[in-house]
Amino acid sequence: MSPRIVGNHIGGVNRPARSGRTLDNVAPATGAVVATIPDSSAEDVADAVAAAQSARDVWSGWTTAERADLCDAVADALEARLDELAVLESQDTGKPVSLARRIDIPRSIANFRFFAGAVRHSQTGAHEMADAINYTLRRPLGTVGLITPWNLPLYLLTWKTAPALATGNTVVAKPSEMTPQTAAALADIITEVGGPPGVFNVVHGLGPSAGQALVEHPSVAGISFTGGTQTGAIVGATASRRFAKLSLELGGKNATVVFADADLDEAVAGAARAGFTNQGQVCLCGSRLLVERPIYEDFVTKLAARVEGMVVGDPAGANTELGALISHAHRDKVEGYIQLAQQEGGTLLAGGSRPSLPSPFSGGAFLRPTLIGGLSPACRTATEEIFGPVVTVHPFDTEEEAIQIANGVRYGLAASVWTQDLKRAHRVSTALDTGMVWVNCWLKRDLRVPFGGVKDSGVGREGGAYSLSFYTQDKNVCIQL
Ligand code: TXE
Repeated sequence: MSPRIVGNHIGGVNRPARSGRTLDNVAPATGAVVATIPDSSAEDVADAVAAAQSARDVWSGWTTAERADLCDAVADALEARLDELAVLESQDTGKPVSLARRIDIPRSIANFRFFAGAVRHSQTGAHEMADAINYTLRRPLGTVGLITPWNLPLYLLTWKTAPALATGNTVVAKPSEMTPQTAAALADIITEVGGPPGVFNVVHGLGPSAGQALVEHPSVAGISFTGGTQTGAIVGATASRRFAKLSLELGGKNATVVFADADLDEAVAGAARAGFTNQGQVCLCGSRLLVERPIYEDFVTKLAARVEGMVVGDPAGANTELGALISHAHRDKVEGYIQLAQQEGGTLLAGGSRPSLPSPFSGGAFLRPTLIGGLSPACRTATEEIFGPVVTVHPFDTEEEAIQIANGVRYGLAASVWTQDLKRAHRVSTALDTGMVWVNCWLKRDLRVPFGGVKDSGVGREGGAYSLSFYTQDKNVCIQL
């Protein structure tokens, strides 16, 4: 099959980069080129921003209810194409189709429905004085730039797009160059269901060229970025220089903390899910597993058996639990960490090698889920973000020690705590230096709650009212009575 040709979506029309240059989009499960995308430059970004700027008046002229209705229509259209979108997402990322059907696409639909409802019900304040009244107007920022990574492509793009559009902004999105297809589909859908031309634009291409140009563009009033911490530092510095509003959701090295009083089977299942969902490529994945010493051996034996039993392979397989990693280069990086772990004194408890798979997956970027013990919690393997199916496991003796290990990294995105002691759950949750804590669960999502991290995991919060606040600016009007 010849590769699909994906265009930039600018002013409601799909078109190539001005230079005509393209990039190959490779399916990591097979190595096949499935699409080509525009290799956009600053010129293409400028075109997209100009289209977004010229759509601002039209879009902010729609009533809130009209914009909410459009978001609902986008959700309906995504739902009608759920199967097709799940296949595209799997093709681009290598993830199991079943995962995309169960999580990525349904949550993308939910994002549009949720923010349609959120703006319908949003309120602003009034502050009375003896002789005056203040009221708050909430206005869109204008044109916002949304930069998204490859691990949850449509899920994260809709998480930003839905509130941005619902609050009246126009958008220029720059999806990851490795996962362009569902962003292109979203652009077509928004236009098909009646989004005015220029309200939602997509520019494909590389980070340092297309992404950087978007962050630098003086007419882009806000940037919401999800990606690696190193890139986030560049994006943050660039956007701050021109005082753009900024939200950064960056990396994690999240701890799963299991106390001896936890329900063992539930904790094993939870730790396995936290460690290896999406091949371990979720910023929220629990890649450091801390287990209280009395249950350590038992826990590790059970978990290793579960991990060894995970089905790796054909992303379309009904029983597949892990598909391919995002790319061969990324697998090399992850394998480099498995080697490093062994140099640092670690022992492989499960996985550690590539699975042997039949054609067409024999050349895919697959890796068996890997569990490593025997490492110091302070070593590089246990403190640097690997972003792959690799979990290190460490025993601890006291609650204080668990908290100290959990907090001993530069990241602070999320943690999960497994215990049946309610007081301990409260104490530990409070003491953990993270933006989010799950107790006896992992990745349970309510779209109203604040989402984001501390330390090197990012700046700002999105979700519910936090997103509405990020994508708007409040203006106070004071009237003398
Ligand atoms: O992400 P990048 P990459 C982590 C993970 C991974 C590492 C690198 O550890 O191994 O980051 O992954 C765009 N200006 N996470 O290289 O580079 C880029 O094109 C503007 C964690 O894929 O951060 C893409 O659209 N944009 C993470 C987006 O930024 C730039 C998810 C993210 O790419 C840019 C993914 C620039 N100068 C990786 N450079 C999470 N938190 O979920 C790149 N981009």
